[in-house]
Amino acid sequence: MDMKQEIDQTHVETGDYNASNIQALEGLEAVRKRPGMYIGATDTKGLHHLVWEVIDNSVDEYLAGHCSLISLRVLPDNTIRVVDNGRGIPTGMHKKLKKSALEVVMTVLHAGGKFDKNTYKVSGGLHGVGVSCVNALSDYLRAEVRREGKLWMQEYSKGKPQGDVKIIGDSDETGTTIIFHPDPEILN
Ligand code: 0RA
Repeated sequence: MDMKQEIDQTHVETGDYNASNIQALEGLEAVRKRPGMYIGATDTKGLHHLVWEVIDNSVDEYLAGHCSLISLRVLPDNTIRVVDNGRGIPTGMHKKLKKSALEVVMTVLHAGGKFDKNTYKVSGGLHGVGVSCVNALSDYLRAEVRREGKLWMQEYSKGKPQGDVKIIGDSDETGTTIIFHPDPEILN
């Protein structure tokens, strides 16, 4: 199946699409087609790259002075959970893309990097390919954001949202939790 057909198939499945949506899907499909180009390897080293990619975002939040705690836990079956108590990935509407900023960060290639440069990056540290690559290469990913008194979440499979960003509770705290399971079709 060539790329054009694949995109059309996606349209049939989701029924809602526009130019920005197509761009996002193309981006993440590219990551799944050539994972080595984005994370260097698909073995244990590649898995470690994914873990660092997620932690890097929390470290950036720490370097910006907004985070005092980062935890990494390896759960059964190499499911990875990274928790920080930073400000939380913004969840408000992204004006141009007309969807939650959280969804944009998670599903648009390099969107995270743009946020870094414009709003919160202080370090001159290593810069990765972004959490959207981790999302693309995970058969399951769950993002939770504690922010503005609420707990928000969205789940994905292979980079595709499984529903809208939802409020699932209240929270007095702020922070971001990313739980992901590397896709065994790609990572081995
Ligand atoms: C952009 C803006 C703001 C927070 C973040 C990014 C952010 C991203 C990640 C990824 C993992 N943990 C994170 N923590 C924060 C906040 C902008 C604001 O509140 O004014």
